[in-house]
Amino acid sequence: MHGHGSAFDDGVIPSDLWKVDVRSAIEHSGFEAWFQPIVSTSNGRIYTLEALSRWSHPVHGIVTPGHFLSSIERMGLIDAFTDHMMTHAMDALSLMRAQGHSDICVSVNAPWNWLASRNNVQSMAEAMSKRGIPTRCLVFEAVEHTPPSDLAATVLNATTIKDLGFMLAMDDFGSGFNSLELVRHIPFDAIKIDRSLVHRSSEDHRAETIVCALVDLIHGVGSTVTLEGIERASEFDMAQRIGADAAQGYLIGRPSPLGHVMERIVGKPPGA
Ligand SMILES: [Ca+2]
Repeated sequence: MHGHGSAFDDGVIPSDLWKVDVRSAIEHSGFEAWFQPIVSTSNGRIYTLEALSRWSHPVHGIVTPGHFLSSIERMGLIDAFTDHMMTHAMDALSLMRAQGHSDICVSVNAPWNWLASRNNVQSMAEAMSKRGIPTRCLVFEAVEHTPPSDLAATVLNATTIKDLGFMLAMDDFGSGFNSLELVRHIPFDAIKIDRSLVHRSSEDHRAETIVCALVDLIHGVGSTVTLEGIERASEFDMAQRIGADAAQGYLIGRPSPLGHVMERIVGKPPGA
């Protein structure tokens, strides 16, 4: 949460002071999306960009979600905020497709309760269709803001999401509410192992053993594995060694505006 580009240190400004601004920012499109690359461990190629919110604040500059997401949740604005981020994701997909990069997907964090609404998912399918973007280009990263309030409904709607052609990933596996029970019942396309487990695991035998076992478990249920929080070359080497499919983290690339990421994508020869 506390990434590159934050305009101030944690704790300098109490989150309550954001409240009024947050509502106004949602209403007036004050939240931007920055994009962090996810690469294949087999060829290093970027195949997905995760859209991450950044608040371009008139006074404080670029603000990271750690400073405002809890206010958004407390104010009951998380659905509106998620819709906003979905629009940014579709804008990015449209732009990349216009530049000939139709092979790159965009992923967006989506709270379980947002995903559980059929309306949200159907509206997204219609919006994608209007723009001429196949639904398989968008990955919903199910996040844990709150655990799914109704597991049966969640499982049912996961089927709808997959039937509509969207990709479904579990975010931050190994932390919080994203649990084995969900892995048991929902056929995720990808499962992302939380950075708290991955960080420094290449030099910690117990941590590496856990990550390695999770990779086997996830492959066993037919999903691909992304390791989050890859910050050192030794961690990327480990990701390759234990058979993780994809990697994300500061070593791969920090979140940045789409233009910057595009420069990198365009600058690389095919297959690099
Ligand atoms: Ca995520």
